[in-house]
Formats: sequence, structure tokens, C-alpha cells
Amino acid sequence: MPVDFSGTWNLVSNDNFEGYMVALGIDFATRKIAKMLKPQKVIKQDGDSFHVHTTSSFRDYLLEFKVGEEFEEDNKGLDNRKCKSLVTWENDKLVCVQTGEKKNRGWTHWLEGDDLHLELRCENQVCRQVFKRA
Ligand code: VLZ
Repeated sequence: MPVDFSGTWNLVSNDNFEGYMVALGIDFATRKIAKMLKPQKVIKQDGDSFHVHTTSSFRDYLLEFKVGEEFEEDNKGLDNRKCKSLVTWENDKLVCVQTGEKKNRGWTHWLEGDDLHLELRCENQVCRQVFKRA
């Protein structure tokens, strides 16, 4: 696999995280805190096996998956809704479809220059995040 997302990444921009959180039904008080955060992502990639740890001063979220293998995701500490998740390669992009109660839920990761991009989707909302290497 040509692309390697491994590394420690710091959030530098976060467009419409608020809309994404509203779409997920995150309450007002939690949103107020969460939108101030500058999360860090620690990604460990071994071929198609991924360990993605999103950390912040408020909450952490750990996701482990293998590309092409569907798994149950609990979204613990986020909206806590369970879904079935499947991550696949679309060329050099890593695309996750999260099937469950929320329509059009998922995310896409890709590299652009030295930056890590993440698009988070839920219902009709799209959040765009950019990370730089720590
Ligand atoms: O990222 O699904 O990299 O899971 C934000 C933690 C984590 C801050 C957002 C607390 C996870 C927020 C985004 C409280 C509501 C996500 C995937 C792709 C991996």
C-alpha cells in the first residue's frame, strides 16, 4: 500500500465541527467544550491495519480496524450510537461508511502535501479538518 498515515498529527483547522456535532445530537454544553478543542491524532498503520487514537484534554476516542473488514463501532464518548463500520481504500483515500441510525454517516482521510485531511459526514453536515505533523 503506497499511502502511510502513520504519525502524530495536530489539528490546525476545523470547519463546521459544530454542524457535525448538531447532526449527531451532541448536547449544547458538550458542543461548547468540544469545539474549543485542538485534538491530536496518533495513527499507527501496518499495511491495512489501523489504530487511530484521537486525544484531547476533554475526551479520547480510540478506533482500531482493518480495511475491508466490517466491525461494530460504539462511538463511546461521542454520540454513543452503535453502528456498523466499514473502511475501504478509494485510490489513496481511506473511506469509512458508518451504517446505523444516522443517514450518510462516515468519514474520509487523505494526505495532501504534508497535511492530513479528514472529512466527517453526518446527515446533511460536512466537517472538514486539517492536521499537521506534530
Ligand atoms: O475520527 O470519527 O480519524 O475515529 C473528537 C474527540 C473525536 C473530542 C472525533 C470530544 C472523532 C468530542 C472523529 C466530544 C463530542 C472520528 C475518525 C477518523 C476515527
